[in-house]
Amino acid sequence: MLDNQKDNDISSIISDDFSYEDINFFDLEKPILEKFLYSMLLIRSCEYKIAEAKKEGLIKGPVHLGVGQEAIAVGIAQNLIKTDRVFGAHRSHSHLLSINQNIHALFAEVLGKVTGFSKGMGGSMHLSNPEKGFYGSVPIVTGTVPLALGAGLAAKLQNSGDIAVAYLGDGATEEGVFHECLNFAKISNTPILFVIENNLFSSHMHISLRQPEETTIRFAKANNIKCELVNGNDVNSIYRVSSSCIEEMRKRPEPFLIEAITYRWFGHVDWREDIDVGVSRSKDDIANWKKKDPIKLLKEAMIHNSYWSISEQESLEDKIQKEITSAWSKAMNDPYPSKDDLLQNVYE
Ligand SMILES: Cc1ncc(C[n+]2csc(CCOP(=O)(O)OP(=O)(O)O)c2C)c(N)n1
Ligand SMILES: [Mg+2]
Repeated sequence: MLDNQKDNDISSIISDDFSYEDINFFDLEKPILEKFLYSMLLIRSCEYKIAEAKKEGLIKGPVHLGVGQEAIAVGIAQNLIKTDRVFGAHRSHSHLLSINQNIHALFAEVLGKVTGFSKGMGGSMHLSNPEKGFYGSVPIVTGTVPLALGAGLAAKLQNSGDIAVAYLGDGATEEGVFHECLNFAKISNTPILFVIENNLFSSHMHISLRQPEETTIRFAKANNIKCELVNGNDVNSIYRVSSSCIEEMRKRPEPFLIEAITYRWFGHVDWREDIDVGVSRSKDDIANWKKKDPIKLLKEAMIHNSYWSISEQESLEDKIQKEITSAWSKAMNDPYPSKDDLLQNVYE
């Protein structure tokens, strides 16, 4: 756990000049690093494809893109098993793709096709794939956190060793139910991992205009929940921190909170970088954060540390582009649900 002085100092976690030289490999070997890079690149390429299609008017519903934030879900997912119970929110493409790389099902979902993750009924903000451990995402901010808590408590009562994961944003910590969940998680020793993706914004509003500190980890401390503040743009660090806490949680059920500092490149919703809802943000900020791109950092660090060559990377990028093109054209050709399907998933 970090000491109090550093707790609200974002620059001590990810400084302005953070570079590939600061990436720690711990004892990670080439296959796992390749896996990280593949997953992050796949998620990003997928979201760029969705951005392009949204711009062209091919996607009807809103899309909340997490470009720039890929390292968090990828680092955490490496420690999860199929029977864990993961919950997302409105910006959850990465949360689902990090545990199931079926990009065709995501494309089909945002296009409203029957082959989508939620049979084309949900769109980008209602993703569901319980067979792989992804129990759902919804646009109601913080709405899934109490559901994750219930799923974690069930795992404890079933003595299964499984854990629940609740992904939420910095803005979601401003909802009262989050605090009730922290309290109950602690008092009931529920194995739930709260993952706060602190991208510094809630819609258009910077955290400094909304909270007394730029980090939110103090909420875990107030509830005696073990916690760690990490650089959300460093997949190796996220993997390492989550691996040790998840191992502990499986042995002895208890909650844990990870706050990952990151930044999203696009505006709150849809594909534009330079605008947000209402208030614009500085283009310099975006440029500075792009220098700390989690994918670029890992690529550069791997090359400089001779984990692999530029040509190996290029062939990985080619492979991903081919996967994107083929999954997209398959999804475009898939059918829409029929009218008879409309009430199939409605609870009465
Ligand atoms: C209960 C509720 N209040 C407000 C909204 C509108 N809203 C949608 S996303 C969002 C911002 C959430 O910010 P954060 O949790 O930091 O997630 P981020 O968008 O940064 O990923 C808001 C206020 C909502 N969907 N639900
Ligand atoms: Mg946010």
